Amino acid sequence: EEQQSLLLNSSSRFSPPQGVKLSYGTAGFRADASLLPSTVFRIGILAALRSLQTRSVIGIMITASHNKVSDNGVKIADPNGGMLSQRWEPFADALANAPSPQNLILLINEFVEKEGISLDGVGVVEVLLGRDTRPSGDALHEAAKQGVTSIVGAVATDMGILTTPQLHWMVRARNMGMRASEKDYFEQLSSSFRCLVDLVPTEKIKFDGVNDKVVVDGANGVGGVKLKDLGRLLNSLAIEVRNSSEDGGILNDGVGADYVQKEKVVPHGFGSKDAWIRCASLDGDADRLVYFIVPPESSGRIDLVDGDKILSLFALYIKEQLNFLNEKEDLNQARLGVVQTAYANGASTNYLKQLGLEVNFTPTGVKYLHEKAAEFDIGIYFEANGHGTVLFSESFIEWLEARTNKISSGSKDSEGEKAALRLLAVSKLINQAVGDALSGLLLVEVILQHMGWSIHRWNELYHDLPSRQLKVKVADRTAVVTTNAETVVVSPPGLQEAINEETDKYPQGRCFVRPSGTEDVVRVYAEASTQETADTLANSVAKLVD
Ligand code: NG1
Ligand code: ZN
Repeated sequence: EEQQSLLLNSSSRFSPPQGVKLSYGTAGFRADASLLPSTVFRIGILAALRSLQTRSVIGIMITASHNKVSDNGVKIADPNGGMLSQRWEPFADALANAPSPQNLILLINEFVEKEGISLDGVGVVEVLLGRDTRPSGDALHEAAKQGVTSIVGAVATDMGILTTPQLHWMVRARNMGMRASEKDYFEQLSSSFRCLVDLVPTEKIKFDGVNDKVVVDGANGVGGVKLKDLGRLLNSLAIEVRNSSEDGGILNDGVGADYVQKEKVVPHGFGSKDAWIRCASLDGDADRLVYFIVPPESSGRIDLVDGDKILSLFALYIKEQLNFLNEKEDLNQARLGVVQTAYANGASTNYLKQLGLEVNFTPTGVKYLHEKAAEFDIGIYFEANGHGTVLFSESFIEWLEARTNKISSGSKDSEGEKAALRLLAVSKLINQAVGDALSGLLLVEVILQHMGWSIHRWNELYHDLPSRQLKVKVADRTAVVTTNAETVVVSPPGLQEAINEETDKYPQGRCFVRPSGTEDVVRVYAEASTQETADTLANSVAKLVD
């Protein structure tokens, strides 16, 4: 009774926008911020129910990542810090689109019964709330809080302004019984980074031009601020942050990882003065990371070092450590797997296969890559756009812990032992919940030190095939249905045949189309042996879709 009237009261304060249908896509709900209060309120309710059902802490992140500053969005972090269970997504859709408070309450009651959630036996019901620097964040935070607290006994904890990966990390840490403040996050990243720096082979230390600073574009968002805080805890790495939210620039406007990766030009604040320097770019909520080089007299063009190349660098380093362990220790061949999407540059896939690695493909969307990577002892996944991380299986972590525990009582210098220490430190540095630009940047930096490599040497691992991405606005993007990790169109009929016919005209041509999971568009991707032909291929296939 109390519960029903509480819900009715609070939901009548948030009416849904007229004539808008929202859907929980690959990154939760995203829209113009003015459309979102009722959706975020309802997601607050859903998160509290999820917390009740799983008897765990749940997270809500309010962000629209790389999208424009007037947009916002909301997504849920599940108990392990990952994305909301896909089984609950249809319920999220139904809640968001319920036309009236009465309708909403009906849906909730139905769902609660179906899922066997008891609303009166209150256990742990806590939802951590995070938001990025968008001006609409405060009001949407309030809406989320009201949603959470419409479930009797549920607590909403304000974690403040955070990067998306920080919020996911905190949810995961809380559910593992660990301390989970921002200070704890910075502490874990900086201490595991120091540990890895201490394990850099002595002959590689202070190799010319390797230990110089990295200059980071913060997308005028939250990532820059947090990176400055983190940087203060590191003494073996100099980080210069530009385009931080307090610098006054507009979020994601001519800055940030999405802009840099798609346009392949320098972000605002960068130019010829940065020629040859190691530069990096974060996206608006700091879950994506790309590096880039400004060639001298480039007139704005950059050499992009994208997510695929970060993946390749990580794979190389981790494989080296595993080789030490497999040779010198009685480890039963730990399984290393890498996961990419169809957007991965074909040259990166060839490179990874040449390393002897198992390369897997999934549809676009972190939830799919993450799920696949979790099948391995060590699974590395990256999207070309710079979102990715490295996952370690529980049993492999246990093996590493047992192996490294033995070390303190004995000698400490065999290659196998160092490799075990390194891998354990990587598992603590790199965010196990979701891709994290901050931890990813630290891992890149320490691997470059380890290899004694400049960014140029790294960039030379392989040469990207020229590519082009386009988006086509269509009446109904759901009319395009794909299969085979989104590389083949099954509907509308005939479209795939037409794409094949076009693609066959170009040497090293590769092309696919798919509906976006975050925007109302169909995306076209093309690769070919020259930039000109990649552009032509993309344009002619875009016409087929139109
Ligand atoms: P969509 O809109 O489905 O292409 C984009 C990115 C994804 C992922 C999500 C979530 C591309 C081509 N797509 O998805 O990789 O990052 O946003 O942010 O970059
Ligand atoms: Zn993002």
